[in-house]
Amino acid sequence: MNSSSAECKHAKLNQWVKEMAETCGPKDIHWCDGSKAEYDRLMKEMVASGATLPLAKRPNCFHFRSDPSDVARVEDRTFISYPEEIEAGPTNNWMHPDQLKATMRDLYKDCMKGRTMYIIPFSMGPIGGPLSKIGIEITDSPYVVCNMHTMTRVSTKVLEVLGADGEYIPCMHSVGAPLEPGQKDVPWPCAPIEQKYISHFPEENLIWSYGSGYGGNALLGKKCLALRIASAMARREGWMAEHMLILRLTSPEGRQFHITGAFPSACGKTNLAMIQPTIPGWKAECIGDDIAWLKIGPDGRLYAINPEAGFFGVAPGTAYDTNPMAMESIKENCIFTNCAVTDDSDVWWEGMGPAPAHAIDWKNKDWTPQSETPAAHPNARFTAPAAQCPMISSDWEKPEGVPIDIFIFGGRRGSVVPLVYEALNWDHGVFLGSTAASETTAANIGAVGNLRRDPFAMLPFCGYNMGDYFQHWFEMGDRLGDKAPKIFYVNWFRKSPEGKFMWPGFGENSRVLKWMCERVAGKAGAADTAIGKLPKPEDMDTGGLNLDPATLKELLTVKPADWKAELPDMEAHFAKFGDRLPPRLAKQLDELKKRLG
Ligand code: OXD
Ligand code: MN
Repeated sequence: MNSSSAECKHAKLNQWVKEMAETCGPKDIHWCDGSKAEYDRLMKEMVASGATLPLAKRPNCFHFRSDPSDVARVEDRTFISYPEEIEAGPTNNWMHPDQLKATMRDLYKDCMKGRTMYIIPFSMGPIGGPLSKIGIEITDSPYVVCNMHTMTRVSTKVLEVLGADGEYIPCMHSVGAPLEPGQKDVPWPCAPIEQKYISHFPEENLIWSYGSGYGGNALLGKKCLALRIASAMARREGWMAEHMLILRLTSPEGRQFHITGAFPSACGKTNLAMIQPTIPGWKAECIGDDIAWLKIGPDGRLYAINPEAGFFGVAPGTAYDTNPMAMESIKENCIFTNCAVTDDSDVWWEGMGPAPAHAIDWKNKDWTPQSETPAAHPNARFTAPAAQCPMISSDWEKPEGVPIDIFIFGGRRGSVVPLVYEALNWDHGVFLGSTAASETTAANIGAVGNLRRDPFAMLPFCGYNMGDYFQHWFEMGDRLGDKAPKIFYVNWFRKSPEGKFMWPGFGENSRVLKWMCERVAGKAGAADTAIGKLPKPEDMDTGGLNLDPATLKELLTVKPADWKAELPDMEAHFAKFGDRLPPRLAKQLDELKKRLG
């Protein structure tokens, strides 16, 4: 053991590490300190072993290729485990804790043979902050350690804050690939899909992950802790853990508006979090791009922090014209996964700019623009320190967070859903969040392009019965009263009958955000419709926008017949929750039906 273990005075933590080491049988144990020296040493070792490639074009950047079977979150292998199935609810995979633990204990037995066991003390949120939580991840993956350095706050200070008996969330991880003596390691060790388990025991605040080295399955501070376990803690403790970006917009008059937005994976959250407004005088600052923890402050308003310290962004489609701030954030000190590597030792992906004449694709094969398969995997990722984003807010690490004015929900819908509308009130806003739907993307293993209801973009991330989660939203609204943020729904992805996007999106989305801010300020108009309040074309700032007025009108039109056609699917969606569906939601659906006539 190295020196830091001697610094750990926490008997329960030391005992847990000892037990896991006995079970997993690693060749040695390393307590991480989060230092640059540690990061550099691990990267050096991974370069030497062939697990990663340094990129000559980007200082201190490394490219990893995953096993082709281990490229995304595995929702089918993700479990929310309570003694009673009803507590996991209809949207989660469930297994009894005894059965799941027995199965996983067998898998963990000697699973770290030939590998180092790393102990990662990390904080989600600024270390010691009032909304922050401490996690300890045990892993046998140095790739995970380096990513955790960027995505969370890894430090020996975490152990100091923990002291002898502080509360922490144990996060157990193994790639599930023991090495026999003399066996040569592969660049990306992992277990076959049927042996992968991403398990959560919310009643114990406990995470057990096995078999995958990939992002959301393995960097346990992110989806597992900051969303699934945290959502269950938040319900018990009266706060919220949400799959939301956090953005600050400042008007030309200097008024600040704080916006959070929940969108399903790979629907443009990172782009919106780093928006460059096209309307003069409006300034945007990024606070977070994926997760928000929200708590009611002493003044009765809702305050949000970004619990993460980095961006784990989808690379394909990221370019100087779509997200210049992300491009500026990934120039150095980044980890890339499943991109293509060019002959001059840079990364490339579809949508980044002109294709290189030749590259090595994410599967380590020669690639040219004539190739039939993409050079980068559609879920290729960059891991970048948030502090490197040129538009990161000076308040992004404020321990008490920023006061939220606006919640946005949305998804990817080619039809039916207009560009933007405002909820009639909090209950109606909860209804909008609970019925949010989107066409599926490559962020999960499975079919792409099918419509699925993804309530609050939390479908894969809610750590308890989602019917109770809806109820928690109502209760938060009741507590917030007239200090509750306003709720909006957006759809940037509407398509024309010819299949072209009707709205230009990206920086032009600032026009929609400006309308929302002006609604909060009581300055902009709106028209009542059956689905909510929509801007009339003249309510939106369209100065300098190159968009045919008929297209704008179409984007802001509600067709009752289209919405009536949605009702059976909404009813079926709600029916799944049985008696855990809050009556207030059933009432909202009835009222929508009545309004549609
Ligand atoms: C993510 C996701 O990685 O939502 O953020 O899949
Ligand atoms: Mn996400």
